[in-house]
Amino acid sequence: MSFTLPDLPYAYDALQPYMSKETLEYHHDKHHLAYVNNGNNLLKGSEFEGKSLEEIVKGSFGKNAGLFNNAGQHYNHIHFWNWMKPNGGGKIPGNLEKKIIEDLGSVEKMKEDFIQAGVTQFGSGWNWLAVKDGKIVVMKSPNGESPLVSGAAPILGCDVWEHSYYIDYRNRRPDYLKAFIEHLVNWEYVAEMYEKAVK
Ligand code: MN3
Repeated sequence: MSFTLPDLPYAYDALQPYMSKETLEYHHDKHHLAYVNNGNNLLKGSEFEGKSLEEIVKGSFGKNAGLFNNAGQHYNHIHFWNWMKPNGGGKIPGNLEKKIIEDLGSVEKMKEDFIQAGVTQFGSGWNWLAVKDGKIVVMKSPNGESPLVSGAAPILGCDVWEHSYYIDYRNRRPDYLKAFIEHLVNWEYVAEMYEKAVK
């Protein structure tokens, strides 16, 4: 199977004012496309041809850095577009909310810890909510890595590479993370991934 760039699940201007059309045009049409094209070139003739994307991400980690970086970013971005929606944030579906409170203390604490993980990820990377050993945990990772490579299942991730916020927020990464969690997150999609992770 080769990688293909999925369409955004909403219009380019649908996330304004929290994420601009210009950011999505660059981020989706140029950055994500580059991961797809580079990933396909590196996949060709490798031992990973014909594997699923998750298998490629897990299998190439620590073994084939070029392929891993592009496949990892492809995986992360496919979900990133779906982790956002117009008029996002707001109510968290009941099952997931209950589990967040159980494992992380409260919804407010989860948001604080999630933002803090993104703020303290030095350089490029991602911050996460993931399911590990049956519990929801907050994580962060560098570059194209994700909880997939540390034995956890990602259920929410935020891209803290500068290309995802510099046009709209300049150097204010904390403001971007706050806007993401309060106004952009598609909690229904997070809940879907949570239910799959605990099945
Ligand atoms: Mn990105």
